Amino acid sequence: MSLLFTHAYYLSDDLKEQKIMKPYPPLGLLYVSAYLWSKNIANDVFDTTFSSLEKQLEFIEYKKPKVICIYTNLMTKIEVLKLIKTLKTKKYNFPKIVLGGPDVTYNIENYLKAGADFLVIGEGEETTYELYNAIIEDENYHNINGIAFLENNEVIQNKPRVKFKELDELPLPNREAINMQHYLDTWKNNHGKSSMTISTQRGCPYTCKWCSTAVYGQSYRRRPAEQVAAEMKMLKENYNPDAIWFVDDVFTVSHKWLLAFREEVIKQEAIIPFECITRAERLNDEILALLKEVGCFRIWIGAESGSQKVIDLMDRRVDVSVVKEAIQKTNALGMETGTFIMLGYPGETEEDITETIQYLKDANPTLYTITVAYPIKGTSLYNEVESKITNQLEWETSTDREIEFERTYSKKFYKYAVSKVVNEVEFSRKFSLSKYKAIKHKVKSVLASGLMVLNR
Ligand code: B12
Ligand code: SF4
Repeated sequence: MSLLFTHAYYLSDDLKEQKIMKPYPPLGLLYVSAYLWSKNIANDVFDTTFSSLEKQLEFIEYKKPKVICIYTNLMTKIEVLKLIKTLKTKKYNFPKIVLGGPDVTYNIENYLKAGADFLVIGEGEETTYELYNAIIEDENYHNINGIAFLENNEVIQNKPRVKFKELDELPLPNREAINMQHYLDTWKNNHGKSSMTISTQRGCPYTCKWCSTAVYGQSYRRRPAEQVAAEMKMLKENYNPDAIWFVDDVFTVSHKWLLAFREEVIKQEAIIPFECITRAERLNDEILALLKEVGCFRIWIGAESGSQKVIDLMDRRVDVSVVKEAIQKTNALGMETGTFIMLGYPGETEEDITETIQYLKDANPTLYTITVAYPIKGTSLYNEVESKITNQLEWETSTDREIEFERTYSKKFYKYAVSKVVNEVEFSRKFSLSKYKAIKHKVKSVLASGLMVLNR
């Protein structure tokens, strides 16, 4: 076949993920592959997650596809760039390299000058189809919306692609092209239950300043509930996963849709226990009861900070007390809760971090993750801190996660701040169960506080 879809995420190189062991396949790539098959364009998918660069290159050398389409995000960028350089050689017959995914939109010139022939910006299905045809037929690229390329070393960016209005036109992701069982087994062996992903919506209408909306913009489109339930039924019959993660940005954004979803999953006998992400103000008693009824076992409710001041700086447009109450109510209903915390946002002070600790203690989510804020290219946060960037990094060998900018405190301060938050919260959680275990956390927290002072 002259068309190959691949990516550059290798689990064997990711020591952090090897401890977590919750891999999911690259759904976007599988959507684009399926769309091309629906237009009678045969294509291969080489999934690198459980494979290696060597095996990937062997496969490519053997198949010699004319066009290689590679999924790119900010973490896989460095590997993608190395891969491009290797592939643009005689050994692989100089294939045309097409990159797509969230990281290309705001790094156009860099990716093109690093060797990509074309970038697919935004939604990939129609654009990749038209581009592939043009490459194979050696036609003009200037009329293909949603792509960028170099011409006489100048960047040409065509008009943006109009987004799909109706998502029901899209074929289901081409999961058959990859070894789904490997993912399911990895989950089962490490966590006792397997999990798969489903996408029911595209885009998010909110405005959080640090969040990348590079693919779908500020849009909101939803697949018909009937079709989502049918996909769940199909997954049940073909893969029998123990759980589903809805990768949607805000699963409960439309209550009308959720009512239809409940009706359909019950009617089609398609219920699979699931987890989802949402915003607190899109939950109420009725919606929580509905989610529980249709199998939701865990809700991730974005918090980011326990300080209203910081939430407002982020333009998250939510009240901290509403978030706390939503987590408490979800806990009370017997569903697990998860929340995301971000430290080091511009403007955050030590007092705000103290408020976040108190907030986590009061809200008491089952799980929480802490990230030190970093600016993703193309976000409002990036634009705000661009002039305050303190480290000059080589774009090809670094990721946005490594960007340092002037913050209230030093880089080391935040390392200890993370430790303080975790240990304070764990102290409070363990105190009633085992004072001995709790004290260990208090000691670590006091130590972290001291180191925060020293590294202000
Ligand atoms: C699920 C998810 C994860 C999961 C699972 C990833 C997986 N394998 O599926 C986990 C938790 C592992 C994860 C981790 C991370 N993620 Co994540 N994740 C998502 C999320 C919520 C959904 C992805 C998805 O399936 N979308 C649905 C599909 C259909 O959309 P899509 O992938 O964009 O695909 C479309 C287009 O991009 C394009 N396309 C996609 N692939 C290709 C390939 C080619 C060749 C072409 C032409 C087109 C094309 O066409 C597709 C269909 O139209 C997105 C947010 C979002 N709403 O998309 C963030 C998102 C992709 N993640 C993001 C980030 C930052 C991360 C992390 C770096 C976080 C961190 N700090 O560690 C890590 C990176 C991990 C890694 N090493 O790759 C950012 C990416 C920003 C960027 N510029 O790269 C996003 C956009 C979140 C955000 N709003 O900021 N993530
Ligand atoms: S953080 Fe969540 S709610 Fe905010 S813009 Fe991103 S996806 Fe939307």
